[in-house]
This record gives sequence, structure tokens and C-alpha cells, in this order.
Amino acid sequence: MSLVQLIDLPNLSDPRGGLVALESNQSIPFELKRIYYIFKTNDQQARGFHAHKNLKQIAICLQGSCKFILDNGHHKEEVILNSPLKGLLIESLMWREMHDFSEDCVLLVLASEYYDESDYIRDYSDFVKIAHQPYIHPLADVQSVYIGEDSRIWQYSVILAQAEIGKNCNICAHTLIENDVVIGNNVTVKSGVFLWDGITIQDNVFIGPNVTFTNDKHPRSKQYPEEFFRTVIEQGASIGANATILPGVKIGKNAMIGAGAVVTKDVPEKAIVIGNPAFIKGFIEE
Ligand code: T46
Repeated sequence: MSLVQLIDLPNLSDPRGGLVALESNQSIPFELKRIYYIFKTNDQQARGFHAHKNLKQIAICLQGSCKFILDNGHHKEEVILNSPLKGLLIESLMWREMHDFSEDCVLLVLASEYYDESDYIRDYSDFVKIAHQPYIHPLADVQSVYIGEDSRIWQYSVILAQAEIGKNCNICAHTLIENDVVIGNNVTVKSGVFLWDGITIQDNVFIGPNVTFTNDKHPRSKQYPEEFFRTVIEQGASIGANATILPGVKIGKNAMIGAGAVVTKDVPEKAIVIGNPAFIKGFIEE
């Protein structure tokens, strides 16, 4: 999604002249608590160079022009404001810089909160750290602190305290990750997947919905093996929906497991396996 969100302001102009009326929660998408304006600027003096933790704002260039640079910590976009009929919506956690003010620029800003210096993030490296923090949905139960940057954990996921999850992973709703589980970077775990003790998932692995993992060959209620089998899903492998992976299996790099397959033994690199018990149908050609 573009970082630049320009809102068309209600234009009530008629032959007598221009008129724009702004109303909280109507033409502007928040409750208005504060207004300020910046004027008598010059093109040599840039401003901004900060983000806000919670504040939302709309900037309107009532007269003249200026350039905004918006940066969400991942990428930057520029926009020139030069119309009293356009409002630039600046969401929280967005680094902003204002440059190239025309001499006659009058920049009006509508703010969702009262002034609060503690809401400012004025150091760029602090901002980048915050912008890359993992997202944990409020309905998830995440006890582990070992969640890599840019990872997202969705509703009703349970992640126990010792589990390790790398960067940029997507752990979908309704998943369970036990303690002795290590997940690499860029991994997708779709809904309905439970990762039991003893499972390692390397970088770039895709685990489809309702894939079933196991870690005990002869399970009996209340009887625990001294150690669970170790299952390893190597880099880049994909496992189709509803496949079952038996305990202790190694799935090789870039292998592809068909939907519903029951994998009873190791799968070589790049192998395509299907069926119950799963057999090799071919190899991925690159
Ligand atoms: C923003 C961009 C678009 C206050 O006391 N109350 C206020 O409401 C404001 C806006 C500022 N101040 C104080 C804080 C500083 O000591 O005024 C001084 C100058 O503010 P600052 O250097 O933050 O100004 P800009 O032009 O760099 O940034 C302003 C807003 O502060 C900021 O929220 O998003 O405009």
C-alpha cells in the first residue's frame, strides 16, 4: 500500500471564493484535538525528521507548496503538497520530513492528540527498530521473547516460552508452537498447524493449513518418551494442506509435499512426494 494517502477535502467553493469545512470523524478520519500551522518558512530549512508513536495527523498546504518525505522504516515516498483541497493523512509510526518550502507556504496540520513530546521518536535508528518490531495480535498468547523482526503472529496462536521464531515469518491464526521448536526466517505457518517439541523448520519453508506433525511413534496417554523424535524441514521446502509428517522425518531442501500426503520417511532434496504412504513422483527442475 502506498504511504501517501491524500484525502480529497470537501470543496464548498462557489463563484464568491473557496471554502472547505472539516469535521471530526467525518471529512477527517479521527477526533480532532489540536490544530497548528507552519508559516514564514524558507526552502533552506527542512523540518520534521521524526515519527509519532500514536499521533495521526492531516497536513494541508493552504498556500504555496512543500515536499513531504514519508518513510515507514521499509521504504520511502515523496509527495508535494500544493492544494488547500488535499489533505495528507500521516499515520502513526511514519517518519516524516518536510522540505522545499515555498516562501509563501502556509501548512495547516490537524492532529488527533494534544501535544505530547513523549509521543515523538526523534532518532531515526530508534524509529527503524520500532518499525521492524514483530507484530503480535492482541488475541495471541505469545510467551516467547524470541520472535524476529517483521514477523507477524495472528489471533489465537499460542507460542510457548522457549520457542524461537526468526525474522519475517507469518504465523497464522489458530496455531500452537511448543517450547523445543526452532523456526528460521521467512517461514509461513498456515492456520491449524501445531508444532510439537522436537521440530526444526529452516528458512523459507511453507507449511500449509492443517499440516499435522507428530513427535512420538507409539503415543500413550500420560507416558512420555525420554526424548521426542527430531523432525527437520529443510530450507525452502513446502508442505501442502493436510499432509501428515511422521516423527523423526527429514524433509530435504526445496522438496514439495503434496496435499494430504502421509510422509513416513525422509524426503530427498527437491523431491515431489504425494500419496499415503508418500512416494516420490518426481523432482523439481530449476
Ligand atoms: C509533525 C510535523 C508535520 C509544541 O509545543 N506544540 C505543538 O503542538 C507543536 C506541533 C510543537 N510544539 C513545540 C515542539 C518543539 O519544541 O514546538 C517546537 C517545534 O516543533 P517541531 O520541531 O516538532 O516542528 P516540526 O515542524 O519539525 O514538526 C511539526 C510537528 O511537531 C510534528 O508533530 O508531524 O510538524
